[in-house]
Amino acid sequence: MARNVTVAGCQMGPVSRNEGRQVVVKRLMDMMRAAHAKGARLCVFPETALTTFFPRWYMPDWNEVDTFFETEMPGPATRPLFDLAAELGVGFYLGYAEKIQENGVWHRYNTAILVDRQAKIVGKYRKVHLPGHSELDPKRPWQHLEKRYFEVGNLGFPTWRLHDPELGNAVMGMCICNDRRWPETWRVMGLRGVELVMLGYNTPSWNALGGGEDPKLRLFHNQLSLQAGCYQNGCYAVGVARAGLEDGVEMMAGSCIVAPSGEVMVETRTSGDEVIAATLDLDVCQFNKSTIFNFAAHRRIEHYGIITSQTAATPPE
Ligand code: ING
Repeated sequence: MARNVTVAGCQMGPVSRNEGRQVVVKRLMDMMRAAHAKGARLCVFPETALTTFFPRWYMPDWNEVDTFFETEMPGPATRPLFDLAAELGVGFYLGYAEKIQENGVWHRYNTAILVDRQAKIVGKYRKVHLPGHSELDPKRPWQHLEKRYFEVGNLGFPTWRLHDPELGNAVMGMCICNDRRWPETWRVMGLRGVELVMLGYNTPSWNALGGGEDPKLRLFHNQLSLQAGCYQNGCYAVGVARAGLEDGVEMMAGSCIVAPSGEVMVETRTSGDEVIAATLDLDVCQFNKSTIFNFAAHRRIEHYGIITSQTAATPPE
């Protein structure tokens, strides 16, 4: 019996700095309905989907920073999305800025949750690879202050098997944006048997300091990261952008669904709210996992120690 899951990438167009959560959540709900109409039973939304990508702004007032964070999930603004998910029987990945008290201390993370088709939160991931910088850089026309506003995620890269035939009883994993560029992200989930990686991203089309890659090359790097991750770990990936001109900064689109072969199954054509969907045959993952990338048969961990014992590169003299 084939294990199939129909999944949708729900790409968002811009969210302006003062766009209320209720307005944003309505956009997410509209896309969830459209995805359901396409047969999808799982929706992937972008990173920090509930607000603009606020790390582009330097805010000295932490009370203002905290207006972009959620202290409860679901909260009043997001409860309608969970209610719709339960009504339609659709699970979802949602990226958001999480503020939480642990052992009496407040922490802020760039977080994603996995919600099942009964609208129950069954998984959480906190972004490990935080790009950018932690202090205001006056040379930049816009900032990238993830290292200022978020702590490094403390949950590792887990995987979850959702025991739901409508979801193909899939082994799922999550990551967020910059994580996709690091092979370690994919391999840890690969070692945990991942079959479907869900990820949201907010990637500017241009480098704030000029130079760097042009938009076309950035789109190429986005798909390259997903294609390599999928091929080398025998999994599918759904990568979903927040795109378009957001408060004066052009954010790239390029949302796509990638197969274990590394082939792009479907991708968005616009930079706005757009739903793409595909039916994934999860048993296809087994070809990679049992032949080329049969980890048990072919990996030689006795030679890999440096990957976790050393951070920076040390080239020979
Ligand atoms: N954004 C970007 C990303 O990794 C970036 C940062 C852009 C890094 C381009 C390198 C090159 O897609 C987030 N939010 O991580």
